[in-house]
Amino acid sequence: MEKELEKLEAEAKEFLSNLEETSQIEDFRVRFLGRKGQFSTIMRSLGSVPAEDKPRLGQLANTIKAEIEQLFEEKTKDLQSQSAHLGKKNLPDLTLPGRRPAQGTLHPVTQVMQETCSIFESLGFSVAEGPDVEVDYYNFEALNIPAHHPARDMHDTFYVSDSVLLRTHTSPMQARVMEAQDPPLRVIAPGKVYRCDSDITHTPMFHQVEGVLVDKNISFADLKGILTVFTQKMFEKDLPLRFRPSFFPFTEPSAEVDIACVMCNGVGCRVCKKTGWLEILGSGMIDPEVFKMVGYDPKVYSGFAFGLGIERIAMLKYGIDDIRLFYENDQRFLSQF
Ligand code: 2NM
Repeated sequence: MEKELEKLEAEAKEFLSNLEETSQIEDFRVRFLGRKGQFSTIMRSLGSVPAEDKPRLGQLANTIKAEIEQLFEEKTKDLQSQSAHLGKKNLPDLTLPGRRPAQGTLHPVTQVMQETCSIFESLGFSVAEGPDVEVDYYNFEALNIPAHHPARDMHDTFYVSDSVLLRTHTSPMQARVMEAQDPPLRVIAPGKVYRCDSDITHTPMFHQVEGVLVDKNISFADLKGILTVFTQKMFEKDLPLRFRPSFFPFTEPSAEVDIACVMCNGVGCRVCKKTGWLEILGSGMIDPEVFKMVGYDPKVYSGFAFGLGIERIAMLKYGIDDIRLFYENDQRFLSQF
């Protein structure tokens, strides 16, 4: 009996140390610890040993059984945590839905830029693009802004050298086109412009579209007509416009154009500073001095020009109150457009 118990103990330990898969756990339990297992069989045979040996053998059997049960429990835990770990590592959950890659969209500035260009193209304008790095002559001189002119201060220019700079507007392209081409012409110049300025309404780089139209007998009425069609198409309604006298070195007379506030419909609110109007672009009749500079005869030809900031139009169109949102690349902002 004693020998049998020792043999059983050794056998059980050997079996446990070879246990490698969770599926073998139940085999072990049935074979050693179950109701018909080997321990139960030995316990039953205790009935036929001599009475004086019973307490000692009974105690020995119980001790061994308790020890094996404890080893079995530990092994079971080991194997289960090991297999949970392996499951995580090696077996993907095939029932999970797939992850869709985020769909990209055009940047709101790009969208408004494209829309602006296509409105003017529908009105007969062609598109001219030129260099971001310009020479002083086209950025200032040809546009009637000579050296030491006070208007140069307004432009907060980034200089590359004494005579080379980052363009502060896209008008230099207009001067280049007029110099190369005789009237009649209708051209817009879209692109990036640079000014050393940064706050909630200014970034050091922003986007402009400037346009010129030159022909015989062009009047301020033509300017009003084109810009009225543009704003109404851009803001998708019959917005009232206001032309307010202003000054630009390259136009005379000059006007800033306001639209009725898109937030309050002209009633007066925080966005329009209680005026009911929002400034959206600058414009005017091209100054005879500019015509002389590009070789046009101001007695034969007249024309108008305008310039608008794309970010400003996008902010008004979509109700965005901080220009810097356009340049932070935050998906939560960009995915709304
Ligand atoms: C503006 C306002 C008024 C303008 C003038 C010219 C050019 F080349 F014809 F002289 N291009 N753009 C112009 C006129 C730009 O921006 C606020």
